[in-house]
Parts: sequence; structure tokens; C-alpha cells
Amino acid sequence: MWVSAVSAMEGMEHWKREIQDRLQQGIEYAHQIPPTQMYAAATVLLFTTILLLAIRLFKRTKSNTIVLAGLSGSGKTVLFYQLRDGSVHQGTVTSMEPNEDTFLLHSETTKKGKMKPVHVVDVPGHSRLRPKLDEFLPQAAGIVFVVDALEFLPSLSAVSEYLYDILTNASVVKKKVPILICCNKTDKVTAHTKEFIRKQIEKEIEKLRASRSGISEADIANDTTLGIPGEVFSFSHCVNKVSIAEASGWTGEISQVEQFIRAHVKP
Ligand SMILES: Nc1nc2c(ncn2[C@@H]2O[C@H](COP(=O)(O)OP(=O)(O)OP(=O)(O)O)[C@@H](O)[C@H]2O)c(=O)[nH]1
Ligand SMILES: [Mg+2]
Repeated sequence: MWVSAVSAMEGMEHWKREIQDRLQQGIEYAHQIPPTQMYAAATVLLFTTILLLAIRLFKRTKSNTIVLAGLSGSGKTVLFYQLRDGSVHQGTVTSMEPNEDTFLLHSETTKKGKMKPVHVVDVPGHSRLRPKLDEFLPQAAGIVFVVDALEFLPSLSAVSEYLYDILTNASVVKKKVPILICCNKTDKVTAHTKEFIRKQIEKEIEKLRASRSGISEADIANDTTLGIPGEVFSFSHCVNKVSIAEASGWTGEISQVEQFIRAHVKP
């Protein structure tokens, strides 16, 4: 027992000496290298690290998330399934949870391998679930704001307030996230046109802007980021690119939504 402990200690001593010798050799070798070569090596190492960090940062900012937002009943869930499966799954159920998935757009499934999948999030429009939107907006590469073009006028003020909140959301403004106002349910003849809808919302946002300024410091700060102060509000004044399209999730006429998605999530 005693003998084996002593031999183990001797073994350790031997290794310690070995390591010290190697270290010494290494230091002597390093002293022999000309300083210019050392500097060159250090510079190469530094540049490689910076390059790798930059690539990681660039990759992280290039999101593939598309957020579907809008009032309850506007047709987000129907649109979500139409984008993913090319068919409609459910009828009139109000969503209680965000619906999210990463997939190739149904219309692109024939081009498999060439396209990049899109992460689509359908955020319920119920006012109690709205705070969920704040979780997804910071990762959005684009926002599809769905509007019910059939029941548009009764919900005009609620639609405009919701859109106003998105347009003044700090991360949406900072990252200049593009927004598509999708006038849905155009399969019905009584649906309002996108031009009519755009004008009505612009007028309503103009009213909101006037009524909200002066309430608090924070609101004034928000308002200066929305539109041009002193000019009648127009979507063209927004720092974000706001475009408008017509669609029918029900019948699958969603090509303008797909084009918007592909314009902002590169294939
Ligand atoms: N005519 C017509 N009806 C539609 C269309 N899209 C959706 N609907 C109907 O509108 C209702 C609401 O659709 P949903 O997709 O569940 O609405 P949502 O926006 O997900 O609503 P929440 O989950 O409550 O936020 C359903 O009864 C759908 O059948 C459409 O393009 N045309
Ligand atoms: Mg839904």
C-alpha cells in the first residue's frame, strides 16, 4: 500500500518535470520568432475573430419571421393555413394562442430545395392576447396587418388604433419593419376596395395623432415618429414602408401576400 503511494508520487513528479521542460522549450522557441512574424500572426487572429463576430451578428439580424396581426375575425388563421397548406382548416373559432410554424409557402413546394422556409406567427386579435404581439414584433422581418374588408366601417376606429400602436412600436420603428395592410375577404362583392380602406385609415390615424398628442410626454415622443409633424397623415410619410393589398384567404387569392413575404424573407 505504502509502496504504491510512493511510486504514484514519483510518477507525478516525473510528469511535472516533463511539462516544465516542454514549457521552457516553447518559451525559448517563441523568443526565436522575429517580432514582425508575431505581429502578423496576432493581426490575422484579430481579423479572423472580428470577421466571425460580424458574420454571426449579420446572420442574427436577418430574420425569417412574418407576423400576422389584426383584429379578431379579420381572417389571420385562415390566411395562415392557406399560406402553409393551400387549404382552409377551420371556420369561426377565435384563436386563444399564437399559431406559429416554419414552412415553405404552399405555392413554392414544387421548388423544394431552392427556397428558404418562412417562420409565420399568427397572433390572436383578442384584446386580452394583444400583449403577445410585443413578444413577436422584435423578430419580425415583415408584418401582415389583416383587415376585414367586409365589416370594415364598424371596426374602423379599432383597426386604426391597433395599426397606430404597431406603427409607433419602438422596435418596429427602429428596424423599419415593412408592413403590408392586407384587405381580406375580397371574395365578397360588398368588400371595400383597398384605396377606400387606405384613405379611411389615414384619416382616422390623423385624428388619433391629434387627440393623442399633448396627453403625455411619452405620447408626444411617439407621435413625432409617426408621419410628418404639421402635415396631414399619409402612410407614405412613415419611416416604415407601408403597402396595401387585397386578398381572400378563403378562396386562396393570396399572391400579393406571398410576394410581400418573399420580398422580405429572401428565398
Ligand atoms: N368571406 C370570407 N371570409 C373569411 C375569409 N377569411 C376568413 N374568413 C372568415 O372570417 C372568420 C374569422 O376568420 P379567422 O381566420 O378565424 O380570424 P382571425 O383573424 O384568426 O381571428 P382571431 O383568431 O380571433 O384573432 C371566419 O368565420 C372565416 O371563415 C375570406 O377571405 N373571405
Ligand atoms: Mg385566429
